[in-house]
Amino acid sequence: MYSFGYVGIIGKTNAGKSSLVNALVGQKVAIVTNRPQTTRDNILGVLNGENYQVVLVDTPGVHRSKNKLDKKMMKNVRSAISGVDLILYLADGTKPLDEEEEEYYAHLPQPKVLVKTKIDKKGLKNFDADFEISSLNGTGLEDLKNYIIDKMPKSETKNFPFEEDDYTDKSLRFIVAEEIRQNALNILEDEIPHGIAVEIERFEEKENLTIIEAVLVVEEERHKGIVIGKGGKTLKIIGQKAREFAEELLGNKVLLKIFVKVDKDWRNSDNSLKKFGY
Ligand SMILES: Nc1nc2c(ncn2[C@@H]2O[C@H](COP(=O)(O)OP(=O)(O)OP(=O)(O)O)[C@@H](O)[C@H]2O)c(=O)[nH]1
Ligand SMILES: [Mg+2]
Repeated sequence: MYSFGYVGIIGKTNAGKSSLVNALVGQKVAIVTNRPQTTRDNILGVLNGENYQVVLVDTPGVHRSKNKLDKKMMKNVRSAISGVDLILYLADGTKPLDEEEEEYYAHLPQPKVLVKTKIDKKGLKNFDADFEISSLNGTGLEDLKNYIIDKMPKSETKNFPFEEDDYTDKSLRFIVAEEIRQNALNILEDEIPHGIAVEIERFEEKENLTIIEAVLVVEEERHKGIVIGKGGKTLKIIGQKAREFAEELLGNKVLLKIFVKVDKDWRNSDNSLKKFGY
């Protein structure tokens, strides 16, 4: 018998959704930061085994919408809830499970399980969960993985939509753009991160060199200077880390150029959202 199905990974921002997807898949599918609302898109991580293929749907953190980008993000969450064979609701083990969250969980359709995350950390809160995990040190992941596979729809024939060595639905372009965004989020002050987007304008794979040109979009003129930094220092750090990542991913030398542009209120512009792939 073969198992195939979809699993929606839902939860508040920072609950550890993307970290879990990466840990289960064993590859960096989605970027991870300690900033809220890091994930914007639904990102598929594919778990491959001899008799199973499980598609994990990483989603943006559940939050109230303030602009068109937020609305799109919440639409992504709803689609991940409705079209899947199992829902994992992730709750940060270091935070109390409040009433609002319990109510949200109660309203999610079945089948679903509550997963307590980050149990390697100190100061864990006391609440009941079906699974307790740490994506950092791997605690509980094997049990969770076996449970997931067991719950997936079964069939007599092997009919998997992804190739065995595919681990995501996203393009190399997208993955590199996200890596740049992650490094920018990690290095920048609190006021800027939400307003950042990255667009890849050129992605040319030659025999010994891949040329990548990216645009890092900010919302305010004054943010531009901050992103670039004194003498270009900040942008250099962002670019260097992203280049090293891209070189490893592509197995090729990479020339990465990042330009910084201002696009005021892009989070409310349908055109810009489309351009940045949201
Ligand atoms: N110690 C520890 N930290 C974790 C663990 N899982 C995630 N984190 C940290 O928690 C923060 C948020 O992790 P993410 O995986 O980006 O969380 P997310 O739910 O995808 O967040 P959004 O995309 O913003 O909704 C990061 O700083 C992670 O390093 C864990 O098992 N242990
Ligand atoms: Mg995430």
